[in-house]
Amino acid sequence: PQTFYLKDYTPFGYDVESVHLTFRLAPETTRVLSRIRFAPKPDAAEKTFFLHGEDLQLISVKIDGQDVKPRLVDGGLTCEVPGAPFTWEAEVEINPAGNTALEGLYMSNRMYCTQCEAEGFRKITYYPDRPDVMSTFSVRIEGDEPVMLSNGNPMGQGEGWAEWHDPWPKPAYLFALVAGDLVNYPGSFTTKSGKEVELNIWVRPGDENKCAFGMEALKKSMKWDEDVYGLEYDLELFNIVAVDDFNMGAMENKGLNIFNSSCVLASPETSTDANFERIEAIIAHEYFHNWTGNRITCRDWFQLCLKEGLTVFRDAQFTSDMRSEPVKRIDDVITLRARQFPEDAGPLAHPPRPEQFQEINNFYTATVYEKGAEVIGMLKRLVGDDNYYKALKLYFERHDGQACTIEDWLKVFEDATGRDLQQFKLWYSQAGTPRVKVSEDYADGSYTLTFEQSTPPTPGQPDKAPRVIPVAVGLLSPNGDEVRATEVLELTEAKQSFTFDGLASKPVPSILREFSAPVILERDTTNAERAFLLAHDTDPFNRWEAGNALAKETRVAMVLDGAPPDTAYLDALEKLVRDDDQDPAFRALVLSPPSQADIAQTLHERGHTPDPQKIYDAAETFTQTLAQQLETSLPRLYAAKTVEGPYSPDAVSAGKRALNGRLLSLLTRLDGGEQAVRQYAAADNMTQQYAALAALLKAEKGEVQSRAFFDQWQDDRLVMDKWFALQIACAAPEKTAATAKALTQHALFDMKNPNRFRAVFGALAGNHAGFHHASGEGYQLLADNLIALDKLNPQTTARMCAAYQTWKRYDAGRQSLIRAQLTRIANTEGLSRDTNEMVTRILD
Ligand code: DPP
Ligand code: ZN
Repeated sequence: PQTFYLKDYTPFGYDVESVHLTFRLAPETTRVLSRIRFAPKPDAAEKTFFLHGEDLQLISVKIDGQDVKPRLVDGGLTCEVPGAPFTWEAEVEINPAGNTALEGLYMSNRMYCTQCEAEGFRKITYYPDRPDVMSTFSVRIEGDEPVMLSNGNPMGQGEGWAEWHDPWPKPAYLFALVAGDLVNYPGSFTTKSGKEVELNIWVRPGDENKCAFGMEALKKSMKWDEDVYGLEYDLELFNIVAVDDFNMGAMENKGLNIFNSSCVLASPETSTDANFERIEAIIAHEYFHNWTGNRITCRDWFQLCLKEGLTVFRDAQFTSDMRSEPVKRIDDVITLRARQFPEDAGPLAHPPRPEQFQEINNFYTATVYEKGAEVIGMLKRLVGDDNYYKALKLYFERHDGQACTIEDWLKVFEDATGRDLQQFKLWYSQAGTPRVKVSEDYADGSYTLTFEQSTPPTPGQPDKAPRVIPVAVGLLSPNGDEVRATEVLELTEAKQSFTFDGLASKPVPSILREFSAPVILERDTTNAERAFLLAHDTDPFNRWEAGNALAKETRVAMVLDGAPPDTAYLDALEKLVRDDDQDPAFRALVLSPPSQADIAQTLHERGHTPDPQKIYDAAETFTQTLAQQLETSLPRLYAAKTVEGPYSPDAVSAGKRALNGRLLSLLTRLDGGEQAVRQYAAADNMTQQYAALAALLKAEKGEVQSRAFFDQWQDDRLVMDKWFALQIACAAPEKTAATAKALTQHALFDMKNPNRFRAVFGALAGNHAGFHHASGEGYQLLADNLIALDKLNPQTTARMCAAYQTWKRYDAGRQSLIRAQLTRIANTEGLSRDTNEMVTRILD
């Protein structure tokens, strides 16, 4: 397979002045007629006229009205073309109904829809399918569908046709078309300059009652982007469509966002608090792309984090503003450590701006998205808030309408602030998570912190240079007062010291406040000091972090030395959980133990081979001990945290329900499930129904409720995804693979639906002890299904291969079991480019 390199970038030799597309819809034989105005660039270095095209049946091509015969080549066509501007007209036939890869134009539940990012447009017609080629699009759709949508503004419609025009030049990956039997949930928004924007969420009939929350989220996003970034919407219409079969979460097509239905449809009866929060964030994310992604796009796909890192950063700011800033930060760090740190520490490690790929779909990763956002957070911290917004203003002024690079992005910060970002740029080019070792020294009122940074080798990058690392530090006195407020220390060297003078006594440091950089902090400290910070730190993130570190230390000691759970930690937890002055959401977070995968990751970072079964046993013992410790107060605490009255998804109520749910899971360990059964029966919302079912399944006491849940929700796809996933997530290690396997034989298991596939296999891979059970059944079951899915949907298959990425950290037995499965996948006849690249990298 061909490898593409960042260093090989050359511009396309032709400008595209306009694109006219006509679609004659038919499920298996859709005709696409394109009329494209090309103009040769006078100064082009590359004159070859190459258009991408895949899975297209070419009917005819004309240049300036004359038939021509292009040469079909691998991945597209080339053609002799005039040296002056010309009109290209092509007719192709495609088969949306047969398109199970869900890239290009495909059908989902009899609805036509598209997904063109990253390189799906080439499956619609021949085109220079690269983000730096931007043009206006006019679209005519012919067909019998009641609703037929495309980007931009409606230009007219009649019996069997509809026409659209998007006045904003865009790359082909932002093209979209939807046609089907849809109903709209309407809304409107008046922009800050007084323009009326019509809003719609389009859904299948029956789903109208699940749109209200998404519509409010959209309006809040539009307002927030005006208030915080000064950015206004730029069309008269903004459409969102919910689609059941979708490889990603959602897609920011200009004026016509297409969403995985799981990321937009919400109702109290069918969605959990976590679903509501996620939906709000994704609607915001896609809306924010209108400026960071669409108006300013990427020059090439190596620059993907230019739009994704920035847009994730923006949606995190939005969620912090709408909800709780510390809780959002803690949630994000948990996710970063769960998804990005393992990636950065294994065979798939790559920098936020990769320098090579075979299949770009394999780089929609936690590193590009989440680490990409962390890099922007560091930049903001280093230059300060005012400079950050000054630089962003310059970015929008300077680059509106352009396809840009990371260099363009950093240059606006350099120009706006006068700062040299040469060294900072290493964050974009170096892979791996830096480790920062801290030591301290105190004498005569002077306190010195010494930092040493290093980054382990990653594939293709044996040596790393020191980076700029902003470390936010505060100092507390031994009685718990803050003696030095947060300041940002800038590490730039491999080893560096910072001294704080004039202290009355040796302080307790609070380091890496707000998780000011995506690094692994290494410091010898005591559990007593961690407990002190958990009680006294003024930085909420670091308070949580102290509790998290305590939890990890006690669990690691249990795994490695067979130690009993640390009593000081249990006492600290008990105190916190009873402390009603503390935010319930925060208490729920402190009360949620680190995941077993997180313990495995920690053991690995410290040079141990994780034993999944021992990690599981330690988790069980710990939770059981905690439940017993809280025994006398649990029923009262649980009752006090029950949220009464009609359901509302707001952050405060959600926080109370989160704490209540944690307490229920502990209580279920003591009362044989009595309370959970009651809660299940009484629940009028999915959050409480789900929490009760989860507690019961975990205790192997949920059979009746699981059946009832199925009976109640079997016609609701999204709720059924929960039912599939939860049974696997809650299964004991020795039963996990068998549970998953049985569910793949269920009548409602549908491999072609990515949500259902991910529900089952995401849950399997996420059940650490179950997936890594020594029998190897989990490894094999996943491989069987990846091999089967690859023939239908390479993109989703390839992404799920990442479940194996940590394989080298386990014992020899597990390694050889996984290697055998990866090799079996790699040797599969006709394996897709996507999956081949992933398994090859993982095996390397
Ligand atoms: N661009 C989409 C998103 O991240 C994914 N293709 O919003
Ligand atoms: Zn995005």
